[in-house]
Order: sequence, then C-alpha cells, then structure tokens
Amino acid sequence: MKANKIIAGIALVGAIAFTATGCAGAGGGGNAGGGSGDKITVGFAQTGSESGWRSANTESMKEAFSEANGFNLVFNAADNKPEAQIAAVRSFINQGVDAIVLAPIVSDGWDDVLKEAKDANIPVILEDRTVSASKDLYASWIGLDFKKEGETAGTWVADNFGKTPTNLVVLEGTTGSSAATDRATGFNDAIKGTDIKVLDSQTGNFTRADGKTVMEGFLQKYGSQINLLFAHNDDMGLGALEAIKAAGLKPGTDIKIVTIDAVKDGMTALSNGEFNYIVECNPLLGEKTAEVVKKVVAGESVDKSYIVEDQAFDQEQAKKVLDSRPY
Ligand code: GYE
Repeated sequence: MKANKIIAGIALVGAIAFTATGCAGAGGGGNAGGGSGDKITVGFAQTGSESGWRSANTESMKEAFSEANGFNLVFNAADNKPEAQIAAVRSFINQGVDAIVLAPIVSDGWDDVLKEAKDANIPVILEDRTVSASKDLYASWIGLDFKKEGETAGTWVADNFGKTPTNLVVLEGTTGSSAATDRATGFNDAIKGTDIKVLDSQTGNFTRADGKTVMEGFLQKYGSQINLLFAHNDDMGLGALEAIKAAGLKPGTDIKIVTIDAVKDGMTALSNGEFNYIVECNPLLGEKTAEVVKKVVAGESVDKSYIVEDQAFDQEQAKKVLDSRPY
C-alpha cells in the first residue's frame, strides 16, 4: 500500500496513511505451531506501559490481534527492561508461536535471539521501534519516522526562536531506543547554526514521573535561564509541567514546551496554552501490523517497512482537532 498524504483531522484507525519501502520475501513462516486450531498464534513483546502513547498502542494491538480476527495473542509487557524483553521473545520461540511481534525497548542486543527465531522458522515482525540487527533477521517493520519527527520539532523551534539567544533543556526518551536516538538526531540537525543553546539534555525514560524529577533538577540548576523545553514525548512534558508550575513559572509562556506524540493529555495541554507545539506520533499500528503478520504467516511477500505519516500541531490547530482525536 502506498499513500503519501494523511487527511487532516481523521479520527479513524483505518484511515492511517503509510509509505512502504523495499519489497522483501515473507522471511520464513508457515503455520508451524501454536496448537489453537486455525488461529494464528502471535507472541507480542511490548515495551511496558510507560506512556499514554504506549497504552493507545497496546489497545490498538490487542484489538487487531483479537480472536474474532483469527488470532490467538500471547501478550507480554517487559516493564522497559531489555533483558526481560529478550526472555519474553525466547519464551515465545519455546512455545512455538506462529509469529513474533516485537516493539523493541532498545535497538541493540537482538542479534542472538532473532537468529534463534529464524532457526526455529518463526518470523519476527517489528512494530513501533527498530533494531540495529541485520534486516534479514526480521520480516518487516511497521513504525514511524522518528528522525523526521525530531526534525519537525526542531524546525519549528528554529523558525520561532532561532534568531534570538534561547536556552533549551531536553528530556530524552529511553536511552538506546531508536525513538530517542533518532528524534535527537533530527532535532539537533534542525537547530544547528541557530542561536539556540542546549543547556542540558537528560533522559526521563518516556515517563511522566521521571520527566517531572529531571525537570525539577534542571530548574534547580538553571532556574529562570531556561526558555524552552523539548521533551521526546508528551508524558515527560506533562511531568515537567508540574515541576514548572511548582517553581512558580508559567508553562507555555515563561518556558515554551515542544513535545512529540499528540496523545489526548498532551493535546489538551497544547489547547490550554501550556504546551506550544506537538509533533504527532501515531500509536494506532495494530491493524496494519495484523495485516502484515497474516501475509507473512501465509508465505506472501510484504514490504520491508511501512511508515506511518505524522502531522504536527500548534495551539490553534490543537483546539480545532482536540475533540476528534481518537487517542
Ligand atoms: O513516543 C513514547 C513511548 O516508541 C514511539 O515510546 C514510541 C515512544 C513514544 O513511550 O511515548
């Protein structure tokens, strides 16, 4: 499926636009095991439940991989512990599932277990984030262009604040995750050569609690020198909001805030003037992933990657679409 545009304001799961790249074979498969009649048994190794984005993603996956849709889903959430996630994938291999869907917490460290899956003839489909392992160790990736998301955020910041000296702090996502690494790269490229100075940049692990704690530290250290916050997701920005308010400053005014995801709480903060800009990251990947898994298991060819198109919102745009947001 090829599509280059997303219709603004769409509220339906089925209306997500994808761009697909590189055609690849099905990468193994065959309805080898699972022992559940003609249903496809899928082991899904989710990261954990760190954010609003993650909740929406899990829900979308569970809905798509339902029994009514012909699946028997074995769900695991690894609490953002990479070793636990590797163990979950290994256990799926031992159970002889028909396919494994993996939302990798971090990019590195997957080579061995992906080889084990391949040797067992169990196809692996990546969802959300990517891995650094060789592309022939997985059949397909359904995800997002994180670098472009970072670039979009950085370009907005550069356009609006790049010509006056501006002090920026950054709340990074999970260290070693492709989402955090690529968003940082895209953002840093976009603000290069501007008057924006990065005072500090630390991980808040994509969570509200850590976003708050790390922002408290930034405020203690730099106080009102901070003009701007870039948070790699809404949740860390929302945690930071609390820290900023507690410090007697006005979020969105005294400290401008740019985030990524566009989940309901983030979009509400944007509509209320407490955030200034959000780049969307669409979590509704379930339907497309289920479609790809079915094809791979049936031995049909699929593209090597399916990338969801994201939008971006300023405060006025957020007000217009807030009520129609599906997550
Ligand atoms: O932005 C964040 C979540 O990998 C795209 O993970 C995902 C990121 C998302 O925890 O909120």
